[in-house]
Amino acid sequence: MRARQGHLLSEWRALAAHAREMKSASLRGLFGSDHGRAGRMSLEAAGLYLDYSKHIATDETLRLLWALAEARGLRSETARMFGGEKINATEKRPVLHVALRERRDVGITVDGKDVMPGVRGVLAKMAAFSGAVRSGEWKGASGRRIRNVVNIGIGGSDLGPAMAYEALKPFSDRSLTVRFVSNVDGTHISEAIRDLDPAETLFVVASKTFTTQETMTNAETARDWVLRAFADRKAVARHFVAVSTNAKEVAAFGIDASNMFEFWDWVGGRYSMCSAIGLPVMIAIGADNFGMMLDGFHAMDRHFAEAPLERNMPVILGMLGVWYSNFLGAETHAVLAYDQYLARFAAHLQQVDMESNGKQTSRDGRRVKWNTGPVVWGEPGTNGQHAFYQLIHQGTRLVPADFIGFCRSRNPVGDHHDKLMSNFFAQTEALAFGKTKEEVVAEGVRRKDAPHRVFDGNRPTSTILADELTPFTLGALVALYEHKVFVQGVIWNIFSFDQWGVQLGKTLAGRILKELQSGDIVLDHDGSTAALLRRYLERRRKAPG
Ligand code: G6Q
Repeated sequence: MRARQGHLLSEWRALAAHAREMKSASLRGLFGSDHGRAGRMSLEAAGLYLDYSKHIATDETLRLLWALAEARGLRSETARMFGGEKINATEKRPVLHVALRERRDVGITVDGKDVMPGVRGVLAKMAAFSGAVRSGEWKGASGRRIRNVVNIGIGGSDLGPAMAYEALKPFSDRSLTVRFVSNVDGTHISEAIRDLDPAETLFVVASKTFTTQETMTNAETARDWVLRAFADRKAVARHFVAVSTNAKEVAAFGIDASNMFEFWDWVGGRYSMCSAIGLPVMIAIGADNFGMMLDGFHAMDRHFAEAPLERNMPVILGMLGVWYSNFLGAETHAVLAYDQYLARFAAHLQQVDMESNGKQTSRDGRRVKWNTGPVVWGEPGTNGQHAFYQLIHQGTRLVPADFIGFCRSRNPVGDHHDKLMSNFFAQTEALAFGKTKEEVVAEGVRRKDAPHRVFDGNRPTSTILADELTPFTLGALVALYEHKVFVQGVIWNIFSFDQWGVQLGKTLAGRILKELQSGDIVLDHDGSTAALLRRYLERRRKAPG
């Protein structure tokens, strides 16, 4: 982390020195000597309660982290994002997902134009359309009502809405079947439509660019399927709507301009679930619930924009992540949600975080000399406990983890929820405080077997506890992580809102596809790739078995 003169920022150096002192700190010791710790290191915002006391951090650690955040200009960078400045510098665009959930009657100006009337207009159009689908007023080409909605999109045009649909299933109209197709593997679309009736199926083709290979291939296959049933191109207008920024390509596909839901280039794909990209979610849960999800996002946006750094949830999580990644050697970050409805939450966060902060070039174009975004991963609890938690408890790596849980279940059957939550609390306690050799021996284990059963503890966790998983809570939770990622991008001095690696992927395969289609390997491939291509071309023609 360098200041302008090329020297490490003094705040960075102070943290490095402090990290050396903290090597001997233990959570047992920190809690033992400070009974006010849990009360002090916790806060509530937008319906979420965060306990961050089980971190290898003292008041001094936090003071140094806030000083680094100040030195990196976090407050002014945040104001620049909310103000619509072009902080996505490599693409020369503002970053305004916060405008999509701005619930107050205020304007936000981009290039001299207020974007809010457009945002409200699209939300109103989405509400009218989803209402018509839900009520049966919107009919398919043969006059039957729509019973199935299939979203076709990938990356940011899939993961957010797919995650939110899963999360908010209890709020959805269960008479509608809602599916998400993303993979260009023909298996995905085939399995998604095999038991559906085209006369009752609506496809939402979601693509910011409307040129993404996977999405367009799946959309064309879906269109063929509908046209096989109707043999009339006019049917496309009743069975397809588009969510895009590219009106020209949408029209070329055959989708009526009035069935296109617009969004804007200042909405990044992975930050787009509050835009028209959320249409399948709104169809499933209705406009009112969708509005409550936006309220939750907005509540966390306001908290992030207004709370002081030391009482600011995204800042706290973001700066603790910096502490572990850059000063204590952590390489990964686990997100462990104790709620089956959040089964896709880690997958969505993975994109939000890793596509945003998986960067090696600093804002001034030089190679960074510090670690940037961690590997983000996770599965819902308690499943992970029977799989990978072993490594978190007793492995050689430091894996900071977020535990997300709820006081009330949407499915209060028997004592399931107390059992779920007893695991939730027990895990963070065990990770923090471990079990000493003496404790193991006192349980009757032979001294020579004891080392295998010792748990060092000192495994840091954040606990996020909310009352219930509702549209509002989900919005607040997603916004919390979006802003955490923003905080870290500012500290690491990288551009969080471009994704050149994704763009590379979009062009690479095209060259090889031509060879596979012609059966001729004409490009100058390395030996390994050429041999693999030859084998594929030769064997794909053979009948199985
Ligand atoms: C997200 C990325 C990427 C994008 C997909 C789909 O931030 O840009 O994941 O969302 O590649 O792109 P389209 O929406 O343009 O099809």
